[in-house]
Amino acid sequence: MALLNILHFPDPRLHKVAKPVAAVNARIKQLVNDMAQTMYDAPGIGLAATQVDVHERVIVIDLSDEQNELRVLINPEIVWASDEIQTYEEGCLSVPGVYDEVKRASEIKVQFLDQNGDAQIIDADGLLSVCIQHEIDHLNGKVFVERLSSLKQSRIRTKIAKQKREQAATVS
Ligand code: K1U
Ligand code: ZN
Repeated sequence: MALLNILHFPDPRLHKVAKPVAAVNARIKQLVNDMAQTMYDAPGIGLAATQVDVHERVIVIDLSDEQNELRVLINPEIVWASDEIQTYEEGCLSVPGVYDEVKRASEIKVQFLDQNGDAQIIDADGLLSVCIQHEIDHLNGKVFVERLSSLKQSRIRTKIAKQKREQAATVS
């Protein structure tokens, strides 16, 4: 297993739209293992392949405190979403230090392939629903900050540019 490099906003590679996985083969299983290790190490509760510069439709999620309930969603499709909306304060491993409230469907029904290539369908609500929608956004080239107002986005871009300047000054 390997730790993968996580891309940081505003890296343009975060805006690529990921392609469907054609076959759940040994290469995809290795990618899943590497993504899980990278998510646990970060630590985070989810990771999309886009964030590690692999533009294929693979997501890993683990909401457990013990990091022992890994969920793998390959080619996920939301086949139903509730009209009811929930608001959750989201974070993102590609935008460290930024947390803000995002509104999304409360409940979703998602179909996908698991790590064995078997078709699955699940109903998700609460944090699982938020996390799946956040990760599918990544596969579609969208970062959660792009769901915020343009004023908030502009403040976040300014904060990130300042952090980069400060980091550059400390290493030189
Ligand atoms: O996709 C990502 O960048 C991962 C992201 C998932 C997510 C979190 C919250 C709402 C929606 C999606 C994260 O994991 S951010 C880190 C985080 O939430 C966390 C880290 C350690 C312990 C508990 C949570
Ligand atoms: Zn994210």
